[in-house]
Amino acid sequence: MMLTSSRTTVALVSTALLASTAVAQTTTVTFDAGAEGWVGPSGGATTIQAAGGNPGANMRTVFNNFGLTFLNSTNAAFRGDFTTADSVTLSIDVRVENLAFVGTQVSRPFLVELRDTTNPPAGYPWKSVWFLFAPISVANTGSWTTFTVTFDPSATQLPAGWGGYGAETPTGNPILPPGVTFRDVLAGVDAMAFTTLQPGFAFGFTDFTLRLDNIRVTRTIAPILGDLNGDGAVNAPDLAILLGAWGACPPKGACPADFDDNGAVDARDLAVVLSNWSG
Ligand SMILES: [Ca+2]
Ligand SMILES: [Ca+2]
Ligand SMILES: [Ca+2]
Repeated sequence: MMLTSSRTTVALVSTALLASTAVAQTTTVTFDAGAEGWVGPSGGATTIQAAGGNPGANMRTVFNNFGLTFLNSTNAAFRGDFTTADSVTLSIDVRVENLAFVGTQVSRPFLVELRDTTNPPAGYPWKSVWFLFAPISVANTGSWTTFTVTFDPSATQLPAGWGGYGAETPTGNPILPPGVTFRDVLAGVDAMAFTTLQPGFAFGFTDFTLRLDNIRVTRTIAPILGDLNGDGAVNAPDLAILLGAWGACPPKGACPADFDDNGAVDARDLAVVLSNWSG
C-alpha cells in the first residue's frame, strides 16, 4: 500500500493561561511516502532507500561537487507565508557516510536556507535568510544527528545565528538587500533548502555520501484570548459557545468560557470576548 500524503498532525497544547489553547501544526517527511517534494542535487545520485534511516526509509545522495543542496519548492508545508505562525521550528536528521576532500575526511557547513525567488535582486538568483547549524562530517555526524532551529517569523532583524543573502557588504559578506527584513523573506518563501554551500564561501570539489530523514516543520499559533473554538478568530461562534455555557460553572476551572476562573460564565467573560473581538 502506498501512503500518499504528508504525515500532518494537529496537536492541541493546553496552556494554563485562561483556558486558551496554542495550536501547533507539524509536517514530517519520513520518506515512507516518498520524497514529498524534496530533491537532491542535480547530477548527483539521489535515491530513496527503504532501510538505514532514522528509522526506515530515507534519502541518500552520493555526489562529487563544490557542495550539495536539497531543495523543496513544491510542498506547501515547506514554502509560502510563514509569518502567519507565531513560532516556526525546522528540523532535519543527517547522517554522513563520507565527506572527503582529496581523499581526506573534512567537515562542511550545514545550513537551512529559506529562499524568495520572486523579483530577485539584480545579479542574484534569489534573496534568502539562512541559519547555520554545526558543521557536518563523518566525525561529527557519522551517526544520525538532529539539527533544529526555532524562530519568530515576524522578526524584522535577523535573529541570532541567521544570515541574509541577496546583497553584500563592501568587504564581500552576504547580507539581505537594503530595505528587506527577515519577515519580508519569511512572508513569501518559494523554496526551502538544506545545503553545505554557505553564502560568502567557496569550496573545492568534495566527495559526499550522506543520508537525510525526518525533515520537519512545525508552525505554532499562540493562544488568542476569547477564541473558544480555536480557529484563530474571536467572533460569533465563540460568542455562541460563551452564551451556551452561561451561568454557574462548578467546579472551578471546568468551563473554557470562564476566562477569569471565578466559577461562573458571566458578564465579565462576555466582556473578554467583546474586547478581543476580531470579527
Ligand atoms: Ca524515515
Ligand atoms: Ca474562534
Ligand atoms: Ca467568569
